[in-house]
Amino acid sequence: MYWVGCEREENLFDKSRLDGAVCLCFNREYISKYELQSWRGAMTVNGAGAAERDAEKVWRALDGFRIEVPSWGFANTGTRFGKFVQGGAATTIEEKFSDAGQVNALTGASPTVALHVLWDLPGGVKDVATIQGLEKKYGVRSGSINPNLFQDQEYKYGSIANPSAEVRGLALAHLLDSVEIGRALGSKDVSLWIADGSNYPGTQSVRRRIEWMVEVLGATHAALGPDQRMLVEYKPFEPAFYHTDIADWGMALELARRCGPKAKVLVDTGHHYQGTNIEQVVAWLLHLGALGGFHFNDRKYADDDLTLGSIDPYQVFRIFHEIVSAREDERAEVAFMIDQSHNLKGKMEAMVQTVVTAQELYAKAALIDQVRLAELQDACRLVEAEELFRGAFWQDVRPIVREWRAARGLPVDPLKALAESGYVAKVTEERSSRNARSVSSYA
Ligand code: RM4
Ligand code: MN
Ligand code: MN
Repeated sequence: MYWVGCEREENLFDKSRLDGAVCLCFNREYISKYELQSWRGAMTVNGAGAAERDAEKVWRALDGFRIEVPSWGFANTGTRFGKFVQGGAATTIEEKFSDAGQVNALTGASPTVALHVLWDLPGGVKDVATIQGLEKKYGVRSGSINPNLFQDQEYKYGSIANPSAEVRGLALAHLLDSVEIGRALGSKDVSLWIADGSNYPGTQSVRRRIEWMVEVLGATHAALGPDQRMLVEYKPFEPAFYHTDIADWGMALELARRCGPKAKVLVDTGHHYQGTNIEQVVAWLLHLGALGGFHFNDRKYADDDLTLGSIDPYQVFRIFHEIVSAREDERAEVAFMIDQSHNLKGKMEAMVQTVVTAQELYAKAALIDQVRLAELQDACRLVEAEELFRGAFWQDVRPIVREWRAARGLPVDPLKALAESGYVAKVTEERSSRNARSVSSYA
């Protein structure tokens, strides 16, 4: 196959004049003159057609790719030793919506913002009208609703697994409020991170706590509306350091199953032991129809909240491969969310960088020729299978992604566009005096 060189645009779409070259992967609406121009250079030798097949795959993948940003990723947060206050950090829910709206305007891929109930709707359901006003004003909608069951003094010994029926009742009330908020906002997911656990062997009954959790989570599930889901997140350590009540995907899955069909498992990439094969967990959850979504972040040691792909981009690629190769209906059930708060990097820059990285890694995964890969796997042609797989990872998709952005009316380089917009400088000016008053030490 070779590219015969088309001087006139209409020739590109006339197969008979192309002398056997395969180059007609796109329909006319899908490509603009601009892209044709730049692909031409890449398609003049043997292998012609591959470039536009790749471009088509990437465009399709990016058109369908959305990743939610967390409201808490725009605010000042820190480590357990303290926080470094950023002048431009969001100090109000309105500022969080403004920042999220900016990220979406630059990337076109993050139209929803995850909310943490006590941080963002301290008045509960009463705050829904305010949030709806902000959605309209800033052009981003509310995404997953995250209850806060980890910060109040009552929860010192746990929330839904607390030995006290009274405290479990408080936790349930907060969960039911969260369901109500989600319903009122028309958001699909109530996303539960249960921080419960214990610090010393013998101090709590793991088994009784399971029963308590089943009871509270079951009651929460029963309150979900027809379009709502409940996501169960797991984490093997922190803040509890001996046992965590929902420590891994097996426990999360069992709890979700005991609750009912609207409960699914949420995989936070930072919530595993070192060496866990996360993509295998993902494959299993997809297979079982139980994967509800992701919290993306990267890590080197623990739940580090580092920028997606900054430590191990190949792992993100491997996870995305499982998603891309899943059935359409399975993929539709998977919500992508970012769960990162940046202590040192600029919050806006880090968030834009994360969305862009996610798009690029997703695009790479979309390049894999699934049919060919299956053939090679079945024939146990190991090196060829591996080369096909990692070949997609090594391919530089950035030129195609840039073309996709241009065609969608988005800035070709979102990070550069952010810098040029002056947005960070402007909000820093507006917010720095409020941020200066923010507490940076726990003592
Ligand atoms: C936790 C966990 C949760 C998030 C909180 C703020 O580490 O990942 O998803 O709600 O942080
Ligand atoms: Mn998380
Ligand atoms: Mn986390």
